[in-house]
Amino acid sequence: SSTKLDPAKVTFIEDAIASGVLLFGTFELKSGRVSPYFFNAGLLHSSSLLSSTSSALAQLIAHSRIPEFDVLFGPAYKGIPLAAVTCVALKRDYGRECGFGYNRKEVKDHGEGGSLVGAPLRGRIVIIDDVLTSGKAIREAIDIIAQYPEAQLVGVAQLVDRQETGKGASGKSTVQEVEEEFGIPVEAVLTMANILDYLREKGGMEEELKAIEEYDKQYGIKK
Ligand code: OMP
Repeated sequence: SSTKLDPAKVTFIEDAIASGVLLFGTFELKSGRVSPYFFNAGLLHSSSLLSSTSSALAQLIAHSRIPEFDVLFGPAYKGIPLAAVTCVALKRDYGRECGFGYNRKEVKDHGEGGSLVGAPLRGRIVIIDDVLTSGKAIREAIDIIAQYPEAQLVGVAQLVDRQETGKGASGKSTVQEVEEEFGIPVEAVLTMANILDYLREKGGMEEELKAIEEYDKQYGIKK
């Protein structure tokens, strides 16, 4: 179903396209799926893009099903700046205080010690990350949290949910699988449906739209 897009989302999508964060073409994904579009959060590297991204993520956390929490955990690498800027935006926009923590990918044997940096993984944890496709990345982050007995995962905030089917044969969405398996809400700023709605409303990108609709038939969930 197609709905009128929120103007803030239109701006976010247009900024993402203009800065090359949202690309159209042919991309092989981590899951092996070959996609006609790609969202590269690594290119959110200007003040304005980081600022709008942090506002959007803070708003998502403040107004969605994500409950109160203590620590915002950003998995290495792309979750790290997202967690940091969102931690700032929650204070700036909502007066909310939280801890910020992340993991290293490589094991370190001196200095801070251990593979965690920042806030200790204790209390209620929300994971924040860039893009959700098959759920491999988010499951890795959940596994990290699970190693800390005093940490309780209470939610996941994603910048983009590609709204695809998960790893299971059930045809369930990745979001549904993760929500059911871990008993937590998974929320996202931008969805595949938003991107499709945008391309349909805007017009002029018929080829790209067609390719995405085809991909969506193969890997997308019913929206
Ligand atoms: P899954 O692990 O399959 O859920 O894929 C999510 C990860 O793939 C993200 O953490 C990204 O590193 C990467 N990715 C993107 O960054 N943008 C996309 O549009 C698609 C992917 C992807 O490979 O699926």
